Amino acid sequence: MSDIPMPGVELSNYINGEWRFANCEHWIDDYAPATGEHIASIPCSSSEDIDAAVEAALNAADDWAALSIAERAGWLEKIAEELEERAEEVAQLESLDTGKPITLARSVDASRSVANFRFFAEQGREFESEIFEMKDATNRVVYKPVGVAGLITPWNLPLYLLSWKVAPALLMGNTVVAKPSELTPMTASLLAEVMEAVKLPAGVFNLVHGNGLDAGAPLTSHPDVNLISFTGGTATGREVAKSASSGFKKLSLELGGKNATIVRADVDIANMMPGIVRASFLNQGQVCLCGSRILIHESIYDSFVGAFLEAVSNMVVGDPSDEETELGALISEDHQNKVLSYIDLAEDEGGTILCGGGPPVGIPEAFDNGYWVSPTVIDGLAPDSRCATEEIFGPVVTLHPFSDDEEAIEIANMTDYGLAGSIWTADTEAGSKMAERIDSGMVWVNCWLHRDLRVPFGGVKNSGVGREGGQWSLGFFSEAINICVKH
Ligand code: TXE
Repeated sequence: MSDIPMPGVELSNYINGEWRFANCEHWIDDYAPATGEHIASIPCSSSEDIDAAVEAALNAADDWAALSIAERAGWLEKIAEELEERAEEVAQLESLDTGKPITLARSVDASRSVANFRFFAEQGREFESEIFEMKDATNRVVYKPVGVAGLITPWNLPLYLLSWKVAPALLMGNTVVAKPSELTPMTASLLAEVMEAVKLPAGVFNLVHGNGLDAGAPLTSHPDVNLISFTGGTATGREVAKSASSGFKKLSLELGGKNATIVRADVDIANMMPGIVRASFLNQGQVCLCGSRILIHESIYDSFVGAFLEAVSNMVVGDPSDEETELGALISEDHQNKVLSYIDLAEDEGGTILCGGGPPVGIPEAFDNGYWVSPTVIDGLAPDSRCATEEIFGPVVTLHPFSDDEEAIEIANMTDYGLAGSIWTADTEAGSKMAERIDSGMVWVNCWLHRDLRVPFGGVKNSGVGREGGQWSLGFFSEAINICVKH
């Protein structure tokens, strides 16, 4: 943090339809992870800025709630169209701000952000509330807005995750105060520009930049914020839950994961390998759903590991703006150090580093000051070791043999997390049965991150509370009220 605005872009808050300087003495520096260059400064906003944003959201709430759901769906469609016009800009900013490859930023971040608005617009147009008839009465369920929604998002998929919350929140008639990650503020500001361009009524969408303690915490504890949707680390989620619980706010927490990739003996290794590698390393392993523990049937262990290492060594790591690049940089120096410290720990815990283990060799000089870790594969760790059970959230995968399905399930369930998992097998029925016994919110069989936006998304155990996605989002971002009329 510095005391004076640094060169580069200076981002403002967007409150009540206006760009406002924050009530802050400090600025937070935003760095490009690939090069370590300073690219922007954001205000270190305070509770006063949060108060102003919540007040604007409250003032706008009645008029927004008075619109029909079809009218609000129309607004989402407009936002989707405007965002789509700027999709390439979204991809460029996201790649710069996160260090991820441009191809990934285009195919995942930019396109999903547009798709989120479009999907929820469609959900709004199709929305029908339930009627329950009794012999002598009719029950009608009415979905009312919850009020002001506080949305707090992380740095790994910045606009993708923010739009995943903003779209259903607005659709169901809430007004919004968004607090994006201080590490990746760029596309949240772009979204505010989109809201301005489509002339969304003032106060319906508000954006406050800043860090977790100075801006995030006052948002979660604000008495006029009725709902919190948070995606981020488990430790932060615990603080958010504590802060939100005293006001009985509606709460959804999407937290970390330590997901197992289970490779059964009957797997077609060559065919499935691209999917397994993608599950391991997408976004440099910085996706809460990534399969960071690969459990392999002992009968195919050696052949699988050989093929896996070959595939990993062929991955192109380097310049995020190069269309050939498959893996970019990690989000920050702190995070790079965290990931490297886990690799050191793995050696202390008796693991063998089969590949990677440090910054990649041979990337251009321009990236010397960036935050790089090459894809790392570790063998020989006990399945209950710290490296195999704690979330590393980087390009690091541990390998573990198992002797039968029972043992695979036991290892898969050996962590405090329960977000996702995948099973790779020629026997889809056996895979599907096995999936039911994995303690996690989502399990894919012979695929990974194959998303249908209608399905429930969320974790069990330390991976979170609540579900979002399709009707689950509509339910979370509204209050279902029953009106019973006696005939
Ligand atoms: O996230 P934080 P961090 C995991 C991953 C990573 C770890 C920490 O393991 O190494 O979390 O990452 C805001 N009240 N995931 O520290 O702190 C913060 O400003 C309210 C998994 O970067 O959880 C940001 O906007 N808000 C994850 C958001 O919370 C607070 C994705 C997330 O930041 C706050 C990211 C507070 N007290 C990291 N403190 C996933 N589930 O995908 C911070 N924030």
